[in-house]
Amino acid sequence: MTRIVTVGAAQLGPIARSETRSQVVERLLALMREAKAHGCELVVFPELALTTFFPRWYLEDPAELDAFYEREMPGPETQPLFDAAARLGIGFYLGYAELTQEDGRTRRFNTSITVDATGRIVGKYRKIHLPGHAEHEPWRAFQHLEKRYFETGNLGFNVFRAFGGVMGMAICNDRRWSETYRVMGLQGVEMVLIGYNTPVHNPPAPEHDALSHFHNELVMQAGAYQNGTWVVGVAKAGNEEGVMQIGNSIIVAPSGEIVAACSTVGDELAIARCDLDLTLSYKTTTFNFAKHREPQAYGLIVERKGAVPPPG
Ligand code: CDV
Repeated sequence: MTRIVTVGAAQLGPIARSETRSQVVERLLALMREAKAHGCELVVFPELALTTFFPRWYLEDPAELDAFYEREMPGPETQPLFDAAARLGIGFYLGYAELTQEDGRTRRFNTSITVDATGRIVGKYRKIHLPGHAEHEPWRAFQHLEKRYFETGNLGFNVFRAFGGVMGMAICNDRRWSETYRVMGLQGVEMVLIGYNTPVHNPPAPEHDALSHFHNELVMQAGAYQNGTWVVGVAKAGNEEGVMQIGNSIIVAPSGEIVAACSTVGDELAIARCDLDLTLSYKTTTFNFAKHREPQAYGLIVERKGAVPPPG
């Protein structure tokens, strides 16, 4: 059996702080057109794909900060993406900063949506694993203030049906956590879409810098294999406002193998024909959760080893 979804990992090069939404949307539209010309049914854009990665700055002026968020989706500047999706018949995943009124207050999330080939939003996710810090830390070469500028996502790791399969989403740092994939794996996910902005330099642990590509591939390959799912990971890459971010956008098969990859740190498309039925080979054998997972035994094993004293 084959259920093919042709997917484009639509990597972006840097977005300058001075770039307008309309200028960025033009870049996204060019990638969508290129993807369509190569037979793609879905393109995946990075995290915070409409602006520069603003959490690198400690911004004291609320108006300056709020300018990076979308108040509606689609809005006037993003509507052309939805129109192009419907006109071309191609879906997309898009990461953006969301400002919304919920529960009677202003809330900010690091959000992604998936739009289908008719231009309709079919999935929404708000980033759960927010890295970095909440206060200004002047010792850093650059800030990572996601814990200041966003709340923890409140939509869970839910899956949804689209593109003939079971789809899921995550955002950047989520990809390093096994729970991300497993929570969706337990719901039968067949393709996980992930956008990211990953600086090469990790200020609290510079000894990790040389391993940034290795860790990027390690987590997505493991997540794919251990849950029998496709994973599409897409970067905003290159030297953005003086901070070098990794590219290394990849499409990973349920076998854990990388089947397509970007080779630059600019706007670039990597394409793979993804057979969703390839997931079955893993989901019905090695990772048949119903047959082989033993959650009721996991606690007992820790107890037997004496690592945790029994209660009481
Ligand atoms: N945008 C991110 O979530 N970036 C983190 C960095 C800070 C480590 C990441 O996991 O790539």
